[in-house]
Amino acid sequence: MKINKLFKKENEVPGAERKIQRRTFISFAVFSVLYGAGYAAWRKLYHAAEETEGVTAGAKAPLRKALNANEEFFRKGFDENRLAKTYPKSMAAKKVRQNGDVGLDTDFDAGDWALSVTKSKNDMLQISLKEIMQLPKTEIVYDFKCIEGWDQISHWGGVRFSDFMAHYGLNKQASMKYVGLQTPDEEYYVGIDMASAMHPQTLLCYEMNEQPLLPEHGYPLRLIIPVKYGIKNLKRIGSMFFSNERPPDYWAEQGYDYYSGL
Ligand SMILES: Nc1nc2c(c(=O)[nH]1)N[C@H]1C(S)=C(S)[C@@H](COP(=O)(O)O)O[C@H]1N2
Ligand SMILES: [Mo]
Repeated sequence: MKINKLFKKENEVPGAERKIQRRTFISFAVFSVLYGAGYAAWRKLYHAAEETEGVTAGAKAPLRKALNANEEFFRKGFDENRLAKTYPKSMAAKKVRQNGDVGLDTDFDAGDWALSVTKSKNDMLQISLKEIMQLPKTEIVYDFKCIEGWDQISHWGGVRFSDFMAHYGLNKQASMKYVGLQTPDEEYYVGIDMASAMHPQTLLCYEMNEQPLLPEHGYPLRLIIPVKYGIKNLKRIGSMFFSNERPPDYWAEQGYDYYSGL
C-alpha cells in the first residue's frame, strides 16, 4: 500500500503535461495510420497492372480510369450516323498545313508501294494504288483538328474505309475490335476502334484539293478520319491488320489518349 502510493506519486504528471503527452500520442497514431494508408495505396498502384501492356506509356490501369471512362462514355454515345460538319469546297484551305513527319522518310520509293493488308496470320493482300483508285470515290471537306490546338478546313478524296472492307470481303475482319495501321518503315502507327474506322466519313485517302496527295501529306495513301484528332490520321499507310486487342499507337505510347475521339 505504502509502496504503491509512492510509486503513483513519482509517476504523477501535472495535468497540462499529460494533455500534451496524450496529444503527442494521438498525433503520432494519426500520422502512422495515414502514412500506412498512403504507403499501402502507393504499393497498390505500383503493383497494379499496366494499362494494355506496352501500349499506353507503361501507365498503370488505375491512373487511366478517367480516360477509359471517357472512352466508354464516348463509345456509348458514338453514333455512326452522326456526321462531322462539312463545308463547301470553296472554303477549303489552298495552303494546307503540314504537321508531323514521323515515318515519312524521303528516300521512300512510291513506285514499289502497295498496301499490305493482313487478313490473318498467313493471308496477306497486296493492293496497288491503281486498284484502290478504281473503287468508288468519296470526297469530304471538313475541319481537320490537331490536338496541338489548330484546325483547318481541308478537302480530301479517296475510298471509304467501309467500302474498301466490303470490296475486299473483309467482313470477318470488320467484326474485330480494332484496326492497326502503320507507315512502310513502321515508325508511325495508330490503332483505331472499328466503329470509328467504319464510320461513313472515314477515308483511305489519295487526293487533297483534287490533286494527288503531296509527299508531306502522306502520298500515296493516308487515313482521313474526321471523328478523330489529327494524330490518328496516319500519313503514308504501308500496312494494316485487325485485332481484338489495342494495336500499338505512337502517341498513346507517349501518354496521349488512345481513343482521341472528337
Ligand atoms: N506518318 C505520319 N502520320 C501523321 C503524323 C506523323 O508524324 N507521321 N502526324 C499526325 C498529326 S499529329 C497530324 S496533326 C496530322 C497532320 O496532317 P497534315 O500534315 O496533312 O496536316 O498528321 C498525322 N499523321
Ligand atoms: Mo496533330
